[in-house]
Amino acid sequence: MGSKRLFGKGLSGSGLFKAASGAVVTLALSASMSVSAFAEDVLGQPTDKAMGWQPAGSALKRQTEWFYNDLLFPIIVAICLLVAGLLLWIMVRYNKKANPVPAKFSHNTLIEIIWTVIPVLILVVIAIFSLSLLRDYNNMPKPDVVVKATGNQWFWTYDYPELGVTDIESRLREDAKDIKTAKAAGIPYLLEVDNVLVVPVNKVIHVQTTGADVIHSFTVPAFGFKIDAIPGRLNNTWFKAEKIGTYYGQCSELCGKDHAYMPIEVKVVSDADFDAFIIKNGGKTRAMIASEAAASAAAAEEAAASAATAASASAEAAASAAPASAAATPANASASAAPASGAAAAH
Ligand SMILES: [Cu+2]
Repeated sequence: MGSKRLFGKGLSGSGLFKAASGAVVTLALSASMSVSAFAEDVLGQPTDKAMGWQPAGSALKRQTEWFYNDLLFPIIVAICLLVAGLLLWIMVRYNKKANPVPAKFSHNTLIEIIWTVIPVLILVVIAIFSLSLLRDYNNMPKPDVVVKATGNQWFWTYDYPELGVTDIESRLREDAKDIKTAKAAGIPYLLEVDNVLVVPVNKVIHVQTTGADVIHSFTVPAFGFKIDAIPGRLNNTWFKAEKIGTYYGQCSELCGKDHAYMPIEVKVVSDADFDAFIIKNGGKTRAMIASEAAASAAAAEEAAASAATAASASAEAAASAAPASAAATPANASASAAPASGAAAAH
């Protein structure tokens, strides 16, 4: 790093400039090192004395990291160094002593074109990558599991609306409230909860958020999402966890006195463990729902076929077969079949 050249000859000996050059070297060093290269990182939770981001737990988060670490951060550092360098150059080269007769011109077309076009190009490059990242966040693949997270003062409730599991209350564990008891229990301070959000690994999880009272924010750094939970609205995002494990997050919208005590704990498990969790909580697995739907569709088909046979029979036979065929009409949903056949029986 040519910090001496940057400060001009004869001045690098002074204490002020030594300090300044030290600062520049530090800045350059932190620019050249990857931002997350400090301390040992644990997947899914913050690391003591670490800098930068938690390790990514999903492809989308990795893309976000690339955008920041490899695109934005170098641009920011380069601009800071350029501006600081120009300032120092002006201070040294054009101060009253070094340059007693100042120039009088106020315009330079070439330089004005340069300092307009280059920032525009930089912004265009950032916009291209930024918009494509936004598009990837918006283009959710077909979800495998839908989870709904509701923010409450001061805990989260989780629902799996399609699987029939509702109202899992997730609160900060008592022993996680104190740093000593948390350490003794081997759990992360202020992050461990009683009932965790369980999701299957390598599946697209559609996250819906809403607020029961005030605005909260559902945030899990490893998966790269932070989404407001607003009363009266349903916000959406998605993630796909790549590894089995536990991932922590926190409410990230100041929501009242216990805002700091409503963490989020996501447990990523295998498909089998996820199914077991759903059944344990009184729900139905996707396979069960699919096979039930297939069975009811087959039954409806069978009933429709027998109704057709009945219709082709004589008028007296058709009259006696009427309730059966009426019961068979709603071939699509088993839920609507019950009231419909009831109505048919009333005729
Ligand atoms: Cu909050």
